[in-house]
Amino acid sequence: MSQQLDAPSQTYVGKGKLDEIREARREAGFDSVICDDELTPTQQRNLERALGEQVKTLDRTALILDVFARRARTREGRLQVELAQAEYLLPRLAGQWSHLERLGGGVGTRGPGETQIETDRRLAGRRIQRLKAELEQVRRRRAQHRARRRRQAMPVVALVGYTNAGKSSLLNALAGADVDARDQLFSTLDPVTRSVRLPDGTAALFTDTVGFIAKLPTTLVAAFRATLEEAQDAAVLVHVVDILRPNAAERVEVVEDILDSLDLSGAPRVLALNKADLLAPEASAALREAYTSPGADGVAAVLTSAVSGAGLRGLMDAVAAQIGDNAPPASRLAAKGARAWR
Ligand SMILES: Nc1nc2c(ncn2[C@@H]2O[C@H](COP(=O)(O)OP(=O)(O)OP(=O)(O)O)[C@@H](O)[C@H]2O)c(=O)[nH]1
Ligand SMILES: [Mg+2]
Repeated sequence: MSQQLDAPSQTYVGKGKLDEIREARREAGFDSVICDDELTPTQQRNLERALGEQVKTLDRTALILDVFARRARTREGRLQVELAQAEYLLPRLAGQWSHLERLGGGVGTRGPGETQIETDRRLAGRRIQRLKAELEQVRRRRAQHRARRRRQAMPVVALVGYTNAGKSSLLNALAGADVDARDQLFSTLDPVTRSVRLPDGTAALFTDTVGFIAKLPTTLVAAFRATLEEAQDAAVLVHVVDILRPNAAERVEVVEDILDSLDLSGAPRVLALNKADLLAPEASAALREAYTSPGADGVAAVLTSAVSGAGLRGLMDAVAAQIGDNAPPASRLAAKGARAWR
């Protein structure tokens, strides 16, 4: 269901729409409602009240956090998701307790209930501090890695883009990496870095990143900052676009905005218009025209396919051209150990 409102109401949707949702429940008998925005704690509480206890009310952020929690594999990934979840829950703790009070489950009087809320808040606050401290350690270790890399003078190329665009698939195709690439959102939470030799003989480090999504929860952006710092050092950002999406251009904007908010918008950009193998020939020509015309900020755009390998050589050439003379000479030496790009 959708509704156009100037400003969301205290129940997120308007009164009439709320009745419609209740009506729909009588007909279809659903047991969850997911709102495509982040709800304020008050909105969530009011909506839960209005729809009754049998209906589980989730917002976009809770859903995304759920998916992230399921995907996190490494310690760092799990820490980051845990932190984001804890920060999301903190202002919502009061709501949870009032929920229990309504159930009448032993929390009879107001006094003890409130004390419990305060205790919970304090514990949650402490947990957040602990998670932040642990992440800080991880971050420091990463910084050391990066410093070592800088001494090796290998330029970093970061693959960024909307989730499911094909970043990991491209890394696999380019570097012979063995990264999990699947048709699902947020496959990659724990980025991998591989060295690749560019067509001009220099070596570069290609790094995969977490996929972006529209209306990305701010708690998640904050939590994943450490991971995305890899991209901060990038000499070039390869912005991977799933060109089959009708709203591809919109998603490009979303990604650029997030890069901006992460202070990552400075590095030169190469657009990889990916999944071109499934594109009709006329569509390819039109796209190449649209993305490489002089109006397009002079950003290099290459049609690629991680599946067929088409356009990968062009992508490497474009990356090499961007690194160009800025590539430190030592990277030629380091190229010896790097996997040659065929
Ligand atoms: N046909 C086609 N499918 C592709 C191509 N590149 C990737 N895919 C498919 O698209 C899906 C997503 O690919 P991933 O490489 O996991 O995408 P990602 O950008 O790493 O996604 P996240 O890690 O979830 O952000 C997978 O099912 C891939 O097989 C391509 O060039 N052509
Ligand atoms: Mg991935």
